[in-house]
Amino acid sequence: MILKLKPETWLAAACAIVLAACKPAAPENGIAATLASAASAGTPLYGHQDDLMYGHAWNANLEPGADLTRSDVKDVCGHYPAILGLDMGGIELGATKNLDGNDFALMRKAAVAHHARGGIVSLSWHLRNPLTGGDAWDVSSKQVVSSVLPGGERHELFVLWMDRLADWILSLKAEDGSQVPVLFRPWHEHSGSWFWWGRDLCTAEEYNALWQMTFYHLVRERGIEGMAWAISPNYMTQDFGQWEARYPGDAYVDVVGLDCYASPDREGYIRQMHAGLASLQRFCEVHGKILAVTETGLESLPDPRWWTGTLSEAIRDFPVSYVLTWRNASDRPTHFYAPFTGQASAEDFAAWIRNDRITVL
Ligand code: BMA
Repeated sequence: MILKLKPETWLAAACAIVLAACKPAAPENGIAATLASAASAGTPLYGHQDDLMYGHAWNANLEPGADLTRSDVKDVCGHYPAILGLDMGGIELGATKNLDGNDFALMRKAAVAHHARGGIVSLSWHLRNPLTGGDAWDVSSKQVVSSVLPGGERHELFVLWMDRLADWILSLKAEDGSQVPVLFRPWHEHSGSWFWWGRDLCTAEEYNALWQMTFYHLVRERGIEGMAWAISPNYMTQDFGQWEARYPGDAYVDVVGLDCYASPDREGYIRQMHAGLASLQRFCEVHGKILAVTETGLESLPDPRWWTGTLSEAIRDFPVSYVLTWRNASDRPTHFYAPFTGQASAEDFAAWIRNDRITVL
């Protein structure tokens, strides 16, 4: 039987099929739903990079049989962060440790334990430069992104790299055998030009194609379930809005977050956060996305009141779903972004968590 439908009906049906095929994991996605409700309730989740892996003066990677219960954040406020940030840099090479010395097998244990506690695992990826062999910061060539796209000279290599990443994510199994969902935050800080996928290193079309290819490979080809996807432009004093051309499309993104670090110039930081978050908030409203502060922090926290006195003011007026501060390196005494026992801002951090209804575990 041939159905007699008006052309516009066919068109609508065809569009519905295409849209259904491209639908992001978002609506039924547990991570996106958790983040969206935290944003609307005004109870942002706190995240800390590498929290369970090491801290200011300890390193689980160096302790045989480490039970992964230690956390600088827990030491100062009694709770684990709600988001555990981990970085996959190095997985693409098949390495056993990531670029910061974390053992991938131990990271797997940390991710599974954090999920079991009710937390969210967020993955960034400071991967190597597939064309030059350098690191993520090797910006000596503008051909890297095009080289990994279909037809490019490094495409096959890059498929292998994505497969190695997929293998690790797929190995995250909860006790009941179910897949541990992850928030994936690739190709970050792309409004700057310090990574090989940055603004001056590729065209907007290439960037968007890179993101879409990554999405299709991990979600469609490899079938990773429960992923939420976050895009993180870094704040630029000028032309910040230009990052919007480098947005792969609503079908591929759940969270739109700001990467913006503090300096001792308190007012300057608050101004940048307000400008960046206001701009991203508008974008999120138009596109139906979830706002976040995907990376921030004041290195070595010299201001004892930074949390209640600065960060609080920087994010308070925005529907931020989470705020993540960067890592507490165990081997670099001044490279830390969360307090630890005895650190000058430790009490203020605990007060911020309490007073601002910040979600921790
Ligand atoms: C940077 C620094 C580096 C680290 C990288 C990836 O900001 O912390 O030391 O290698 O993040 O984690």
